[in-house]
Amino acid sequence: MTITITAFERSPDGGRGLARDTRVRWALEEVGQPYEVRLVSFRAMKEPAHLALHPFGQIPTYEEGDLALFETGAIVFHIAQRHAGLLPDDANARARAITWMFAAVNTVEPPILELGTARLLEGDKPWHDERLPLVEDRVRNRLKQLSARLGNADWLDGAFSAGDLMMVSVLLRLKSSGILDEYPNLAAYLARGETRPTYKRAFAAQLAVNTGRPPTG
Ligand code: GTB
Repeated sequence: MTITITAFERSPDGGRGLARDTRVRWALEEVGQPYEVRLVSFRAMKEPAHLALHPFGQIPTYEEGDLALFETGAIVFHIAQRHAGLLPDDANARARAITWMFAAVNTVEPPILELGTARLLEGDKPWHDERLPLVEDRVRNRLKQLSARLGNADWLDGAFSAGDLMMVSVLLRLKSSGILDEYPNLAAYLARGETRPTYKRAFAAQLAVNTGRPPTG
């Protein structure tokens, strides 16, 4: 059955891979499933046809036969459940990998998003300079805890899993901030994720959309 996802017709990041279709593309690459992409404009995202797929008028969505999903956590979980390669067979290890998926989107991503909002949208507010260090500290606190748990391991719990895919995807948002470099094991963890051929293919595919040039390599 054909898998179709939606992505920005033109991502505001110009193809840096920060829009959330990249994590879904990556999951599909990891499990070797081909997929099609329907590009949507910001206007189309708020129209009834797209709202029927995504109640909040966002990307990405996932369609497969008569199944339609939204929320990247749920989409990646669905892909990982349906296809081998992203979740361990052992029941306890599988439950732990799923826990890391939730930790990525519920515990680590929120302060990172808050930092993005503070930097990009609140620069002109009179309280910006006072608030920014507080928001940065919340991010540092989570990174410190994550760094302590990762230690010298390559991945969060044994072999690479959907938990790592989600966590690396969340950390990618910090790449240009420099904060991650304060935690060398997390910077190396991110780099390990980015060097996976599956990630590279996902990144190249979204970049091609945003540059209008076909993916190379
Ligand atoms: N919780 C949802 C999920 O995980 O699926 C969040 C989905 C979401 O935030 N989608 C964003 C969107 O559709 C795109 S990814 N926004 C349009 C809207 O809400 O109207 C977030 C995003 C957007 C742009 C950049 N960027 O340019 O750097 C990075 C990330």
